[in-house]
Amino acid sequence: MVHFLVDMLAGRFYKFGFTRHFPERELRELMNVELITLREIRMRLKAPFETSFGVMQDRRIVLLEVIADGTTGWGEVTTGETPSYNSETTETAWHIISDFIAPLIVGKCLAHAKEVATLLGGIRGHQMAKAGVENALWDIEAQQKGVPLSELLGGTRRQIVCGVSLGIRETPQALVRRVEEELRCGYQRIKLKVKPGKDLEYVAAVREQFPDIRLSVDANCAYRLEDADHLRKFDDFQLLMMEQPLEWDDIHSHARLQAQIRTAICLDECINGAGHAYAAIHMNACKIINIKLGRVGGHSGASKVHDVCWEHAVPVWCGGMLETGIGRAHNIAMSTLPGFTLPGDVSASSRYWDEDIVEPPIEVTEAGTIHVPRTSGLGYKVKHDLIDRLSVRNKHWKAEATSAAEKFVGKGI
Ligand code: OSB
Ligand code: MG
Repeated sequence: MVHFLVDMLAGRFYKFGFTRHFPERELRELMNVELITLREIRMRLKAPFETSFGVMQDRRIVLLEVIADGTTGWGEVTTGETPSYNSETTETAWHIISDFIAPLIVGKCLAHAKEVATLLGGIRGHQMAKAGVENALWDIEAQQKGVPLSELLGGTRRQIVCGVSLGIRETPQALVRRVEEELRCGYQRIKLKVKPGKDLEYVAAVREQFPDIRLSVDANCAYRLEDADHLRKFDDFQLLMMEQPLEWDDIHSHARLQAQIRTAICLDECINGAGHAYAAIHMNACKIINIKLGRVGGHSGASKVHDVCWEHAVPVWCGGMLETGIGRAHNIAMSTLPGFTLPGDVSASSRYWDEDIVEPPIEVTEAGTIHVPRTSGLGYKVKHDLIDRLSVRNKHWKAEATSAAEKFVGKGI
């Protein structure tokens, strides 16, 4: 009886006579989206994180829990609390998912998680909101196929290489001490956040102390093209890259700057999809691209950006948005694709959180790597009870009890 009910709820009506119209194999492989739960949780970072656009500490994070055919998948929305990194916020994501995305996805039968991107094609922008939903479906698809998410994405690495991103500090000395601690943990690349007035002196102090480490800077759009003479001074420090020095939507100015400095420019904020990557590469606006799942709309968008970069021999790495373990687990899976040849900003849970919402927490080896999980789906267990305790609001969308076969026909997938 219980199984019967589970099957009913899971929409597996094909077992009761629909198989003559719809090949069983095809139907079984569809993801029948039964329930979407949207939650906002509050989590406090262990320490404030300062970038050129402001300080982050009290995080408001939106999580997606999607159930299809009895399988649960998780996604994280990587927005900031304010529209300072990009135009999205926790609140805009809540609005767009509640009023547009969830109603469109619930009750649909999907053959592949990437179809979410097609279904959401009529919604302009809001990449991070879209990514939260799409990525939960990727987790489900991987579990249903019994493979690790990394494998479903086409990833090949068994370990990924890790770097850290260090927020702006009070003094160069304080920064140097912090770098030393991170190097002791094994991290393979150090990225320093910089802004006008807190830049060359800080980089010089770190470089003097550690002449051989892989070092980069991230300006989060804090400079203008007129600062080119100033930015050229970074060429003295043998940096791996300078990330997003100029405005968030200005690829062309980066091309003009790249022609005037030796340090490789890496674009972050400017790249919201494969078209931007293609334009930036062809304009010589950068030599490296940072891929963030949220910024490019989820795993399908990330794969496309990756592929454009791969075809043009442009190295990529995985950026971070101070994620919980759910977002980190997605980042780890994505980082196994072949083009991710540089250390990413995917680091240990314990650098940010007293207690992460997945177990085991994400851990980094002494060699500065993360072992990619070999179990199906995300490969980490989500702590449901903890999430419930951290939640400040939630919303549910439940599929109407129509048969899978009807949806299969009706939606023309
Ligand atoms: O530009 O990479 C960025 C955090 C918030 C907003 C933007 C950025 C960052 C980081 C953090 O650098 C990286 C991490 O999650 O460890
Ligand atoms: Mg950045």
